Amino acid sequence: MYNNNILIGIYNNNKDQAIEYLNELENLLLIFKGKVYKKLLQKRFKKNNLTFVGKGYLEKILIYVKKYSIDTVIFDDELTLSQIKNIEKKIKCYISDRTKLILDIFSYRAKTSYAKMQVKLANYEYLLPRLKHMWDHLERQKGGIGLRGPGEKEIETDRRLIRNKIKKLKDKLKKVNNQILIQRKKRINNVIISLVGYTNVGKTTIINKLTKKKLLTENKYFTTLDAKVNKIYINNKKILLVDTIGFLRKIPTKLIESFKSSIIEIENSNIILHIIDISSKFIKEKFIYITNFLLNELKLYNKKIFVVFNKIDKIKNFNYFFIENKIKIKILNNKYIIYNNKKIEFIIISSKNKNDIKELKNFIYNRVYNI
Ligand SMILES: Nc1nc2c(ncn2[C@@H]2O[C@H](COP(=O)(O)OP(=O)(O)OP(=O)(O)O)[C@@H](O)[C@H]2O)c(=O)[nH]1
Ligand SMILES: [Mg+2]
Repeated sequence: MYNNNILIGIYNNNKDQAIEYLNELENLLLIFKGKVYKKLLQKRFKKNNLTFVGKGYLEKILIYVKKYSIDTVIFDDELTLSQIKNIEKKIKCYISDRTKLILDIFSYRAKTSYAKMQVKLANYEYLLPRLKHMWDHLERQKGGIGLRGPGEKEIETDRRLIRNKIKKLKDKLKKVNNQILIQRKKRINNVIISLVGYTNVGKTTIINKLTKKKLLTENKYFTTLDAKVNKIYINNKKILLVDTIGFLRKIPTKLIESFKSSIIEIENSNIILHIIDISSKFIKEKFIYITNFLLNELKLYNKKIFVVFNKIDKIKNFNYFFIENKIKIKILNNKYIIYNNKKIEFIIISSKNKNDIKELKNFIYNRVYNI
């Protein structure tokens, strides 16, 4: 699966946005070295409850799948159980969606036993409500050779088994989490700064440059999965920098533990640096998504949040109007952006530029000590 894919999305009036979402899925598939044979977008007012896209459109997908040996069709939104069922009836290949793809990526990438446990748990939680359907699917595959699928009783036994597994995993994770909490308590007297942002904006690169470490950075999504704490000294004062997982729109952050562990670190920090890739497309939507996530979902109104515009080396002839136009926000005194009546101080850097990194260090030091 994920070798030869078709990506499916729908849009109402914002086609560019829908294309960008499919591009994101394509970027995610780089992790599996998966090819995208075709990206298909259907214009429709809302999702079809039964088949996500329209029935006729499904026929169109089917033709591609047959003709070009497609092994996976990925839908850009989370499919309901009945949608998966109906689509699978028609299209005989692996049917995935944004959530499932991300779960599969995490399963593939999880290296530490902690990460593996988290992924297992997320997979079981995803599986539980879909169990009956999984059985039906198996039965259909075996079809005609006289095997009968399980009855409600057997399915209930399976459900119980999975619920037990979920409980055991949660207990184990709780123990590990308690240890993490103890470590976190030890850090209570330190200044903690979290670098937060969309995936691939350069969070880890900035931390590497600030700390002279060599954490893995790549031009791929989800390079960093677990939050990591790094020490730096600025003017002999110790500051802890937390590298967090990159966020992505339209994913259930609650389902995946890796997000939760990053969220705990973010909530636990004194200052948040919201890193933005100034050269990326749809910078406005990404800025709004992360800002709303921090303020509305995590309710971190009382935290000091600063914005770091990164990758300025990629922009020719930069001036402040560029930011004002692209994000549609006002800039005040070349120092603050104004968003929802909130003044957010910003700094513009390229993590490839030594002087910019020095400037960022000073910026951090001065904001920590209110200079
Ligand atoms: N041109 C340019 N590229 C940069 C800059 N900073 C980072 N990059 C590149 O951007 C890509 C992503 O960098 P990472 O540091 O892995 O990004 P991240 O935000 O940690 O990404 P995830 O961990 O996947 O969320 C890498 O290829 C970096 O080399 C910059 O200032 N300028
Ligand atoms: Mg990273």
